[in-house]
Amino acid sequence: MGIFTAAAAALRRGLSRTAETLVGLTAFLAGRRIDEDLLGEVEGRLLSADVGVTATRELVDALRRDWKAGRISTGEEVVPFLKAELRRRWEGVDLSLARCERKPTVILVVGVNGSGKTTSVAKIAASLKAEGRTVLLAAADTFRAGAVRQLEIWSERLGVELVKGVEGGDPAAVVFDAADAALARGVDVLLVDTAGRLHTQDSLMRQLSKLRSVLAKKIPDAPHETLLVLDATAGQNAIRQAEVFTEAAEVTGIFLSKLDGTARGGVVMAIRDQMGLPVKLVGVGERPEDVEAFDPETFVEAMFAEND
Ligand SMILES: Nc1nc2c(ncn2[C@@H]2O[C@H](COP(=O)(O)OP(=O)(O)O)[C@@H](O)[C@H]2O)c(=O)[nH]1
Ligand SMILES: [Mg+2]
Repeated sequence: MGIFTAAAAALRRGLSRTAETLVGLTAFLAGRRIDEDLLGEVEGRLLSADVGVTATRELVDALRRDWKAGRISTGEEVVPFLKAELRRRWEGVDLSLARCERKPTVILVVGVNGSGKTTSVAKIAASLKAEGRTVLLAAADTFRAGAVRQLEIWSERLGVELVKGVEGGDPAAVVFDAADAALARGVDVLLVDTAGRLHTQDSLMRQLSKLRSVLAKKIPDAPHETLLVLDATAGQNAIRQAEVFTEAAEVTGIFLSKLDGTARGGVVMAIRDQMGLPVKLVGVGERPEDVEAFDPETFVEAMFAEND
């Protein structure tokens, strides 16, 4: 798959609270026959895990159909059925990050304030570096006080180079310089951190499209990946953010942050269904190593896993 390897343990840790909602389901289902009451309970649990109204309805309808057709009848069959249905939803979806075949590969990171952009940039940089790739960071959030310094601290800690401008300066100028530097130094990946809030939504979106066009002028087809960082704890609010950003920036994938802090991991499903956007990476903590490639198989297992 992508340029990261999935580690089941960390994802399970991240999803442990979602799993609590659905683990209870396994116990509830044991020894029961399927009936409308049981389907209602399944529906409630899926909804509280934030799987989303649409996906939940489809899953429960599929269950009911197979039950009425006599294909399933016992509670024990329900979880395997749900897992198979959930996995099926990712068939044919490309979850890989833009491969680093061209030099430099440009990854633009966008999202609202506090969603975890800067931390996620650090995580991606750390993973790439661990794979032996060279990375350059562009501190294009010149809007928020302290934002440049925050990324600079990461760059020092991770031993990754940074291009910055002045606080309050033009982020397009930072990106312009960073693209030049990335080309001159021949780095593998240029990672661009951006502002999450400007005076108006309009000016934020205008700025993002300006950054995109500066990048595209310097580097063919850049940005090669535009990751929208969504805070998993925001639940359905995350969906609304995704709608706003996909209108302005050509988002190619989601970095779902803070999955460690929520019982709402099911939102991965809702994003997939409602936005048609794949979650490519998940954040499961505040450290640079707390990142995982999103793997549907692991995710679905983790949703229902017993906690140890
Ligand atoms: N628990 C947890 N905290 C996170 C994660 N990602 C980011 N954070 C925290 O969320 C806060 C905002 O992150 P930051 O990267 O500054 O967000 P930005 O404003 O979008 O750049 C910080 O306190 C981060 O440490 C994550 O995956 N898990
Ligand atoms: Mg930031």
